[in-house]
Amino acid sequence: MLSLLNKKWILRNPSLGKVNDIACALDIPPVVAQLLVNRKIETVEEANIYIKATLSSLHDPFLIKGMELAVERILRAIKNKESIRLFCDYDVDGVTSAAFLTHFFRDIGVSVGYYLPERMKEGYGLNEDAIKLIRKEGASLMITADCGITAVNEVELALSLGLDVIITDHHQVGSQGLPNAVAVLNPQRSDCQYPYRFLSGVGLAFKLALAVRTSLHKKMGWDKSHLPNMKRHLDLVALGTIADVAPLTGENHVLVRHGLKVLTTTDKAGLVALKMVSDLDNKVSARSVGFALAPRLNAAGRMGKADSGFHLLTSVDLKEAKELAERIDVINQERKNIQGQVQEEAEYLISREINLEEDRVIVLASKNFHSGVIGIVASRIVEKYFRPVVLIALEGLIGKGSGRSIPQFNLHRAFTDCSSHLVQFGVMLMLRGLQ
Ligand SMILES: [Mn+2]
Repeated sequence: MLSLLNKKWILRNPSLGKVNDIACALDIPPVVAQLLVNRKIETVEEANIYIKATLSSLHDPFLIKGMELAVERILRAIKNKESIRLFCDYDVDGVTSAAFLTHFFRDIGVSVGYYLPERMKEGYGLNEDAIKLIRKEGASLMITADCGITAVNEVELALSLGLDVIITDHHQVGSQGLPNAVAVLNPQRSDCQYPYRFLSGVGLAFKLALAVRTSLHKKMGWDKSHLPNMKRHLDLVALGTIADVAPLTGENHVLVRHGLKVLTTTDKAGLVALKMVSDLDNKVSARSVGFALAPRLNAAGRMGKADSGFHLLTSVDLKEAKELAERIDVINQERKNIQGQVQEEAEYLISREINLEEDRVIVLASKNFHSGVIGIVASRIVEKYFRPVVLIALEGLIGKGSGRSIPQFNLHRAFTDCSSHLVQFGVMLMLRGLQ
């Protein structure tokens, strides 16, 4: 049986010439230069940009296809005092996107509403009931973050009801093509020339806000002194990007490096309180985000209470934030217990139903699986058995599944091949491999 400890390790052998050039030119230890070359950062210039990682090396947000249209529509909404609603995913990337955009709009004196679908009742992405409700409550512009790229029908419905939609999403474009939105911002679009493809949902939302900020000055004549300080919000960008297991290359590396510094000294009440319940008082690292902050926030969404994560991250009152953080900490404990039970049940089913010598894919279904945690458990099983895993939580007549794969197996294609048996499906970026 394969396990993490019992793996074949193949070490890269980079060209010594490149390693020496970089080590000498930048005066860094050869082993660091070798790590850079192994990560395809192969020239002195690239290595220099990577090591300095200055915010000025970030790309122009207007290079993202559709950005002009998105900004124009948002400025019109601001001018006409329209009601704007955010629609974001319930995971940490989505919740930090919602919180970040709320902070940003608050900074520029615009109040926006938000909507986070409930993982267990509504599932991932846009849905028609939510669109109808949002329109009924008076919104005329909806901005998505971390979801919406496959919502062709839902966006059509929104349009017919008089609700304009701006999609910002970093997931793969679906086979039905792009939704008919005012603008669809997604660096994964094949016709998007943006130089970096792996922004997280919150990273992309950050880019949108930067573009709006620039245009408030250039097109609406706002004085520069009234424009918000965007660096302050990199704490949320780092949190969402790390939680989403986006590759920490290119712009993500820059955003996260600066974002972690901001997170260490953040004055956002919710983050201060979340760090307190997580026993983090020193420097916040990617590891502490990945193992302490993100799981707590994610637990709220997993157990159907993503809203409390949002309230925490947008709270301006430390006392309230502490209460919310403590509640979230309790929810996280519950999540751990349930996850343990699901893991046990999955191992039991594997021992009974799966032949590990012959079955190259593990697919399990059970009434005892909790749909909020099957994704994490699937990841654990992939790590243990190194093959694609799909766990299906049976609820009445419908089963909700979550799959994780290995880099060699395209789960999206596999689901497409058996789509006639599925009510609906969507898949995270395959490049994220083992997450
Ligand atoms: Mn995401």
